[in-house]
Amino acid sequence: MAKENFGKPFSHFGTNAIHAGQDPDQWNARMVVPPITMSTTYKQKGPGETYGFDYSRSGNPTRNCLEACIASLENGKHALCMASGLAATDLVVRLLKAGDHIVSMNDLYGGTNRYFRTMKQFGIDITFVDATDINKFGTAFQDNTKLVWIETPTNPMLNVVDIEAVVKITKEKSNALVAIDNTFATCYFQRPLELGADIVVNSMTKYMNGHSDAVMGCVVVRDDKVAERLRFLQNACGAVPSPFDCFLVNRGLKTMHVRMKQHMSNGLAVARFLEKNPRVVKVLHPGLESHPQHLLAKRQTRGFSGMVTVYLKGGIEESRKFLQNLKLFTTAESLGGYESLAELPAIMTHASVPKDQREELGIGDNLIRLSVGLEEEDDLIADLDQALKTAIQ
Ligand code: P1T
Repeated sequence: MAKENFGKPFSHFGTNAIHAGQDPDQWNARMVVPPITMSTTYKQKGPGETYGFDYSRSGNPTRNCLEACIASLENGKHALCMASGLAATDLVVRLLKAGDHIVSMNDLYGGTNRYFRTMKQFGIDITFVDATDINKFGTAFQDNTKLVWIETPTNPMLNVVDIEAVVKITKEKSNALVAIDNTFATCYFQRPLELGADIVVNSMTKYMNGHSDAVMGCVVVRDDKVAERLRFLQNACGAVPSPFDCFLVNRGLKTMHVRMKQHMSNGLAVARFLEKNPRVVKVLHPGLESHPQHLLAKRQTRGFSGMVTVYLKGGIEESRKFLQNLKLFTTAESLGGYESLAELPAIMTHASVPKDQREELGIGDNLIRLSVGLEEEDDLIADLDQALKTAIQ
């Protein structure tokens, strides 16, 4: 029987979000809120003899607070912040060398797909596979497979991949590292490291910051050796976030547990409303009983964020009209903020995915992705209802 985790967050999450890495005793002035340390450089006692910091690309007090907090929330040991989610993805890929092979998925955030398709020019081979079919996934391994990259739930199709099964088959077939993009589920609902994954990546631009005012990513690991290599690359490649952005994301994390509960509740309410609407063909949401991996989602996660994907009745004209008529949902890329957003992946977030691949995945002109925010549920549903009625006769 599937474990019923819905609505039961990981213990201590909210306490760690507020306190991990934030101890006022680390500052001479005992500041309760970590300061924004803008200094790029630090006085040394003598040449090469530091007081803990030497240069802000290599380490910065504000970033340190944030990294400690994130490591605790993902139940990892080391977290590394990067200037975007894709910079975090790039950091992980830099663990590889020419001649290595990646197993990844055909169903990925468009920007990740676009980046992975450039791998060949660096001499890295990559196979895109349907990871929801674990047998098919197993056939993608080669002798030189060094990294498995999984997104779950996927963007925008909200397919769910069995992380434990992926880890098991990867360890049987290779010594590859398993990396999970946890952006959609978030560590509030899903902890890939506890399920055996080696690396977790998040676009913190989304739910972790939660306020749509900072672009940032993180990589979280437990293994000291992998962390040491990543720390070297973080400094050597240098795409680190600014102290001000670290302050913002660190602040955003303080309310993450409160926000995620409301995102889940609003997201499910919107999904249920749309599912019984005659102007809708189909709703994709792992919390709906109709979702093909609903039981897996119940076993693997403790709930859902506010992402809902929906097929409207009609085509591009109806989709455009629907988006134009929404009043509370803003037509915009991105997700995970307090404000509700709507977008058309085929033209927006996933336009860079080759057309045949998009069609194979079902990313068509009538597919709309909603990031359900924290507004009042009744208002959100009324907005969707009026836009559907205007757009689709
Ligand atoms: O935008 P950035 O912080 O670089 O994060 C990239 C990224 C990585 N992984 C997932 C699952 C993502 O959704 C994203 C970014 N996604 C959007 C901007 C979007 O609208 O889907």
